[in-house]
Amino acid sequence: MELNESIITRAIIERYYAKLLDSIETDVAIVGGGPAGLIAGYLLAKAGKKTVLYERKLSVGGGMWGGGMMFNEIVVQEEAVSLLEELGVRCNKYQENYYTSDSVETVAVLTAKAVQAGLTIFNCISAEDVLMRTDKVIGLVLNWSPVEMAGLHVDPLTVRSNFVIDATGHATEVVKVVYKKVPGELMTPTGKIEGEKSMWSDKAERLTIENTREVFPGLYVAGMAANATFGGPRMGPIFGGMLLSGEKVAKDLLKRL
Ligand code: 48F
Repeated sequence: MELNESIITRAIIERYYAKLLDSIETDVAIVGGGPAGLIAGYLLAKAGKKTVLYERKLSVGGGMWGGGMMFNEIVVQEEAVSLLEELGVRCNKYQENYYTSDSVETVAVLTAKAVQAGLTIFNCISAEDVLMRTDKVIGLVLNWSPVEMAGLHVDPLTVRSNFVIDATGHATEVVKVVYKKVPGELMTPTGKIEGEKSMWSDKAERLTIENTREVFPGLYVAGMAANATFGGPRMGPIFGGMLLSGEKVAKDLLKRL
């Protein structure tokens, strides 16, 4: 049968818009498709919660692709290995408590499993703001990343969600926009964004998990954004804390949804 370009176009548009329409009201909206956001999305979707993840770039995976300084292997400590193995990512023991996995395999498997569990991922969409009702974050204000990159004057669209997760990594973008609206009112020790500290892998990995929590009603932080918000150090190319942080935020939200 001869292929018809009009049908190809129609199929893409109709299928995409069905996903978009289905994402206007959700249980959880995740900003950022790095390790923390992907694991959170996988576990929430697997538990049957309507979860959507928005990623600015064309590809999800965040900082995983480049391993350390573009050496595309990531290091994971013992406590997070079972999470990766449950998904089917192969982890190789390097020495006691240190495992490695191929970063390309890790991103690919994690993403595939998350989507197949029911997570909807929109790439090339950026969260530029939040939807707020005085004392609570209730959704996201979104725009196409190319619009953002070109600096075009195009108004955004808005989606509502019971909870939002800032999994934007070092940038902590969602917390920053909230902070601008309600300076001093974050649930941090000073009410402000505490800021990321210099590298200290061991301390950072432990704190990432502790710092994974609600930072303003309706808004959680996970992954590197958790340490940047609550003043923890950065950790470098070890990813167990990111994965366990994604797991923690999913578990916390499942208790509340
Ligand atoms: O940076 P990223 O991988 O965040 P993470 O899950 O993991 C951090 C580690 O990669 C590494 C580290 C641990 O060793 O320190 O840095 O905390 O992924 C964050 C993703 O969020 C996207 C960004 O493109 C990246 O893929 N992102 C950032 N801001 C926005 C966004 C935004 N406003 N809207 C949509 N996506």
